[in-house]
Order: sequence, then C-alpha cells, then structure tokens
Amino acid sequence: MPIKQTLETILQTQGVTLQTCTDMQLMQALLEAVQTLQTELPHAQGKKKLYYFSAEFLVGRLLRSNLINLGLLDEVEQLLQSCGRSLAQIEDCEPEPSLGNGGLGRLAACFLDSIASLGLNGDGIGLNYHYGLFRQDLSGGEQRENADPWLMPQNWLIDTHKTFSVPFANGTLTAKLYDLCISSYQNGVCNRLHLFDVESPAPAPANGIDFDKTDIAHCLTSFLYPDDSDEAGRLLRVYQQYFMVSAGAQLILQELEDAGHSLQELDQYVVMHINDTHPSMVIPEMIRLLVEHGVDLERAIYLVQHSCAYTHHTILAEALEKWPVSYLQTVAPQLLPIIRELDKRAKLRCADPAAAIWDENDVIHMAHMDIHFSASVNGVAALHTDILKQSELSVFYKLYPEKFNNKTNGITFRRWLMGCNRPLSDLLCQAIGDGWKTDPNQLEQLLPLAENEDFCARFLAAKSANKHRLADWLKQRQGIEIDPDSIFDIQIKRLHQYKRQQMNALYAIWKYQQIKAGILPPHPVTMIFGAKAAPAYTLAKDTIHLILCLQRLINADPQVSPWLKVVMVENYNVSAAEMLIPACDVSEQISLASKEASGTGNMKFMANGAVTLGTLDGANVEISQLVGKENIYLFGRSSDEVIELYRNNAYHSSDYWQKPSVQQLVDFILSPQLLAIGKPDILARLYKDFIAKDYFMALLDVEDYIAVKERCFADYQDRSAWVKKMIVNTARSGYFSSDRTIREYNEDIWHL
Ligand code: 26Q
Repeated sequence: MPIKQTLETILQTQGVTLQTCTDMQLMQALLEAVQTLQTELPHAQGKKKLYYFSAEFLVGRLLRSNLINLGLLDEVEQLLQSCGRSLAQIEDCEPEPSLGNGGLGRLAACFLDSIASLGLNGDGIGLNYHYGLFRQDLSGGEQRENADPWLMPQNWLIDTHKTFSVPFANGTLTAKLYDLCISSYQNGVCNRLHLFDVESPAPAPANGIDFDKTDIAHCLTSFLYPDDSDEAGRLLRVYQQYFMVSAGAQLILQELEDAGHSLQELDQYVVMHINDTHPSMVIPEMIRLLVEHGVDLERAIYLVQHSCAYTHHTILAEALEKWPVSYLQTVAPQLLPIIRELDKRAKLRCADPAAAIWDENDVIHMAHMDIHFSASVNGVAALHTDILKQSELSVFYKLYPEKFNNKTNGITFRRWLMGCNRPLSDLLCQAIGDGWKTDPNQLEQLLPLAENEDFCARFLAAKSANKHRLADWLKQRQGIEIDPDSIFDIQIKRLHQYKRQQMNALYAIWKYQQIKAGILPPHPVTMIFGAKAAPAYTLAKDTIHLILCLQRLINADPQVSPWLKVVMVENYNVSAAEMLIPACDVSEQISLASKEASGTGNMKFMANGAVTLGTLDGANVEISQLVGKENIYLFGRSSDEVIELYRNNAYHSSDYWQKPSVQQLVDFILSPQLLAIGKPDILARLYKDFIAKDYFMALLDVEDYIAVKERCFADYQDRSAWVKKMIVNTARSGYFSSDRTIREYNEDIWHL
C-alpha cells in the first residue's frame, strides 16, 4: 500500500485527515506506518550471530533515518509538501531517545545501522533508560540537570513480551525485553536493538535528577550513568551492568537453542562484542550460565573466550572500570567464584601484578578480564591502537600480540550526510550521481571538481544555506542572533578537560582583548560550543560557566559583537549535532595529543565540508593523512612529546603562566568584567586549576593554538582557496564510513 493511503487510514481512526491533523498526530501516524513496514521485514541471516553489548546506544531521532533506509524519504517529503507541511517540522515533535552520552554510544548506533545495511546478522543489547542521560538547562548561567523523558505513549519500542529472571543477591528481578527496529539501507532487512527494562519503572523525579538510588527494582533503568560520586550510585551502575548482561546472555542461549544448536557450539554460532568495559560481566555470567546448563567449566571458559571480542575506547585511567570485590558481593556474588577462577588462570599466563584481574587490594579490573578472556582486543584509531600496544596495555600486548588489532571508527553517511545535509547531498548527486550513498569512497570523484568554478560556487552556496538554517534555529531556540556570513567555528562534544574547551575559551578571551585594543579580525567569527558535563564533574561544569560568562560579556559589547560572538548551545544532543555539523566552517578537534582515542565528530564535520583545526590526536592523524597538510590546520605538541612529559612529570603549568602573553589570558578569568557576570568562587576555582595543575596542558599549547587559528581564519578570506579545502575534505571522507569499519570487524573479528 502506498504510504499516503497507510497514513490516511491511520489518521482516519482518529477522525482527522492529512490536512487537518496536528504535527504530533502526523508524526505518530508516520511512526506507526514505518513500524508496521519494519516488522514485516526479515532479519538478516547468517550462520553466526553478533550480539553487540553496550551501555549506550545514542540512536538519535529515528523517523528520518528510518525513512531514508526504507527508501521512503522523497515520497514522504513530497507528500507532506503537497499538504503544505514539512518533514522538518513534523520530526520536531519526535523526542530524541536519550540512550547515550557521547562517542561510544553514537558509535554503537552507527554500527547497528551499518551491520543491518551490510545485511549482517547482528543485534544490539542495552538498557531502556527512561530519563536518559539528562536534559541540560543553562538558563541560570550554570548547568542544571533535569530528567529527559523520551518515551511517549506511542514510541518506537516494540514490547516483545519476553522476560528473563536476573538473580541479584537480594532477590530476583524480571527483565522485560523491548526492541527497536534497525532498518537497513536499501537491502530489505531489519535487525534489532534489544533494550531491557524493569517491570515497574519509577516515575521521573519532580525536578533535577535526584532519585532513590537504592530502590533498584524501580530505578535500575531510570538514568544512564547515575551520579556515581557516592557508593549508592556506583552500586547502581553495577546493578545496571549485571542486569543488562545477564538478561542478554540468557537471550543468546535461548536463541541458540531455538535455532537447534547445542550450547557446546556457542563459539560457532555466537559473537559477543563488549563495547568498553561496561558489559564486561557478560564473560563470567555466560560462563556461569553454561555451567548451570551442564557444560563443564573448562569447556565453558573456552567457549566464552572464543566468542567474545572487546573494544577499548579510552586512554584515561579514571574511565577504566575497576569494581571492589565487595560491590560484586553485594550485587551478584555468584560471579565471584568464576572471576576468581579466571584470575587464577590469568596469573598462570602472566605473573605480572599489573595484569591481574583480581588485585591484591580486592579490586576487579574489568578491562583485564576482557583482554585475558576475549579473542580480540581492538583500539579505535591507528594512533590509539599504537599507544595501547606501546604503553597503556603493553603488558598485555606482549602476552597476546595476536589479539590486538585496530579498527578505525566510522560514521554512517546516511544520517550524517544524506539525512542532515540535504543541500550538499543533492549537490553531490547532481555532480557525481548517487553511487556515493552506498559507496562513500566514490566521493573521491569530487576531487577534479575542485577546479570547476561553478561547482565551487554551489558548494559554498550549500554551506551558506546550512549556516542560515542554523542561525534561524538558534534565534528561535535560544534567542541569539548570529551573522550567517561570519566564520562558524564549532566545538561540540562532551565536556572534558582533555578535550580542552577551556583552551578554546582562552582563545575567546584573546580575541576579545584584541578587538578591545582595536585590532579587528579579518572576518567576523562566531564561536559555537555544545557540551554536557557529567553531573559530578566540577571543573567541567565550571568551564561551562566560564563559556556562558564570555557569551554574556562578548555578545553584549557593541564594540566586540560585530566581530566576535560566543554561543553555548543548550542541551547538545544528536538532533542539535545534525543542525550544527552541516553549518560548520572550522571543526575544533583540539584534545591534548594522545588523549582522544579517536573522535567521530571530526569525521562528521569532514564529510560535511568543514576544515579541521586540531591536534595530531586520535583519528585526526588519519584525517590529516587523507586530506594532506594544506587542507587541515594542525598545532600543538605531539602525542610522543605529551607522553614523555607525563612520564617525567615535567609539565608545570605555572611555567607557562609566567609568560605575560599567557598570563593576560588566564588572569582575565578573574577580571572585574567577568567577576561582574559570573560566580567568583567558580571562576577562582578554574583560575587556580589553570595555574596550579592544568592536567591536560591547555597552557602548553595555547599560544600555538591561537597562532594557527589566526592563520586558519585569515585563509578563510580567500574564498576560492578555502572552498577547495572544503571539497577535498568531503571528497576524502569516504574512508570514515562505518560500513568500512564494520566490514573490517566482520573480516578480522566476527566472521559472521
Ligand atoms: C566509567 C566509569 C564510571 C562511570 C562512567 C564511565 C564511563 C562512561 C562513558 C567511561 C567512558 C565512557 C565513554 C567513553 C567514550 O565515549 N569514549 C569515546 O569513544 C569514542 C568511540 O570510540 C571515541 O571516538 C572517543 O575518542 C572516545 O572518547
């Protein structure tokens, strides 16, 4: 049935028509129509099945991406247009599922899209958080967190009516299974994202995100990453993790038996992918379940080790999960004898205490368990994998060199170019056909067009259209006016000191001081930030406060604001990214070298024709190799230099602060102008950190950063040279398709 008729039939039951219904009714009718189509599609087939375990799946709004993948986007857009409505307006009614927090969660979502689109037999396994990460409110000049309920009565989840019993120390909880359909692009299959939930979830807190963290039965799936600054919060994380992996492991065994296979053949038919350490307990849990089903322990360990693969996503020590034995004793003591056994075997393989699973302080190192008992360990960009092998995990690399491999991250071009950037996407199709949609490497055909004046003008026009769209959106959403002809310089990512938003803020201070001194920039600049800070991460929240203070000071200054504006986008999420990325001129990827495992925002910007300003960190290294030095702006110390500084304890930020040029930037944080706007105690804390600690070395790189940023902005003036850089960036971005990444996972790790 054509989609028009389906929609009319659905709307009829509510007594409305395509002309008279509200946007919300239309969105819900579209949702229902799409969901019906999806459930009629077959699941991808294969001898082996992949289960991708992840605490986060940052899927974003689903209506548009489902329409793209089902091949219905044009038809629906035309239909809506003929009724005087627009998809953009309708999809604004769709709440964004808040099931992730950043890179790792968005990567998992891109992977599911690629797995389905390549026709691979694989599903995701995660949790159905009701109130998401949190909704960010910046109205008071500081970040405030609120619940972000995204589950409307009618939503994308399908109740499978399947349940599993998860045995906790203090009683059994029922895990209910809901599914999200994962449509494939053009190949007619539909996989699943399995999300487990408690039976009677707690209502949202009235305000803020405070809730009873000990009420496990009702609050287990309330929030992603509950504030873990206290023990109840940390224990809740362990409850969440065990709930996810135990129910997931039971689902796997059920599917294996339903397919007529013996549990003894687990490694022939199942791959369990462990996305960072959050699902690591699946290793002992699966062993436990196999033994419970009569498999002997030796064989169970063999089967699990040969069906698990682990991805390592971070260099930061504090992000590597280590749980005290007492936590597991409280939550799932049945795992402890198995972990004890795994640790015993690990110690036979390697006597170095640095490789222990269960250390002498009775702490369990989740990553160590993953490495000892998985068949594969991968990093997420070439540099990151090298650092793992050479330093972070060198003990393990010596032990298991064959397990280590690199899988440079990727993004789905369906959401991150076709879906979010219609002007550019249409232009690309006119110029080189639409082969790039299934094979983004074909974007290379754009390279010769960089010499074609007409194409260059149209490329710039597409960017300009996106900048106008962003300006309108910001005006409407936050009441901030920005100049669509200014340079859009954008840094959007989780707030973390290693990502160095604070260094970017120092640039804003520098530029403000320059303009105040009468030195005007060659071109007006709009600095755009978007970031959420973890609720208990004080310095990250302080940095948001600083940026908000600068926004107020600078935008209200009539001498400065024609040349410089600062905008902090509130509640940055996937939908905001889809608005921001297509409009970007300069993509800020300025982490301290060696600290950003890969980054994936950098790839999205590149595909959308932004030019990167960055350090040689994570996948920036690969971007730079692909586009060449003329088409990227690099600055800062190398990862080797940084690692050396840490090793020798040789960085002292006060040495850099002594330099007058640096001091005048840092000291401005406590200037009368800023103190008049901001909170003195917060600003003082930030100031003190810059001088006394600056663990992520912002002051080390800030001068080089400013110099290279100035060169970049000056180069922007030469529009014909700049547009060539933009085109080369888009043309070379095909490598970063998550389809390529997933093909590599399948060829080297999963063998589905
Ligand atoms: C750990 C312990 C306690 C509480 C929370 C956590 C925790 C939560 C989330 C640790 C790590 C994360 C998320 C990490 C993450 O998103 N890493 C990013 O992964 C991307 C995909 O590989 C990379 O591109 C980024 O470079 C990396 O930062």
